[in-house]
Amino acid sequence: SPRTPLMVGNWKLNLDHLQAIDLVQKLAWTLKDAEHDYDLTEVVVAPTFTSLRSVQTLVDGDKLPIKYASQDVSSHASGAYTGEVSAEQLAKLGVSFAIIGHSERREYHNETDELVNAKILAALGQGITPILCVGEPLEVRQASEHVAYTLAQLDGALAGLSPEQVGGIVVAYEPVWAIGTGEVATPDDAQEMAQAIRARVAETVDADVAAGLRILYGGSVKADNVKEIMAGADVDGALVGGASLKVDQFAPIAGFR
Ligand code: G2H
Repeated sequence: SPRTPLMVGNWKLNLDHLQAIDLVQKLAWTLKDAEHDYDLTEVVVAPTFTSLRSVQTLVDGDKLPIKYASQDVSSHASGAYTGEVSAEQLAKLGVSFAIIGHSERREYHNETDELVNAKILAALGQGITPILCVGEPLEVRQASEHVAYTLAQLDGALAGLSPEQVGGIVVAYEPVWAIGTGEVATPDDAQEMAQAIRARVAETVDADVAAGLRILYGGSVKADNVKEIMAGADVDGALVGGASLKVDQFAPIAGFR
């Protein structure tokens, strides 16, 4: 595949900045011992906003090849938006990726496709790669509407983007019923949706952009199931929650070839 695999640890609301430094350090050491080639598999961690500055200092100081992401970004550039963090502020901290539209934000913070679209544009405008999350809840899956539902989210998120802009994003398919539940989509489920996402981008955006688009799977990925998930021809990596908090889980996932 022409696409470099990408493993992203989404720490969610866990770890303070000291624990964040500790985990990044341990991860870097473990991957170094394993002679991990970061050019072959890109490794990204997504701490809370309060840890990003500490992670930056560590990564820069020790010249670590690990990249870091924010878990969200404001759609606004600046102004009277209490509690928000802008893409420009994140870019200045060396943040290279931003998770956008995670199902937890859609559910608990009422994020719409329109807002997700605006956040993608804000991130791209500052050279930050959006990791756009899409995926269906259980009742949609049970009604066999999961492909249409997920592709509608994709269309909404990508509305108005140029092919070049779409070429600058990563898509993560996260079926909501598989998040933090221990319930993993089958490798066929993951592949089916990754393929559908790629086909949709080929159809609505551009064939070359679609061929280069990195599509991740997320939802209860662990060291012992990453291999079967990654077997899907259109699955280019994983967005890992719970298992990314433990080095003995995330290092093998990051190091998976
Ligand atoms: C899905 C995933 C990471 P977990 O949300 O984004 O979390 O691996 O804990 O299911």
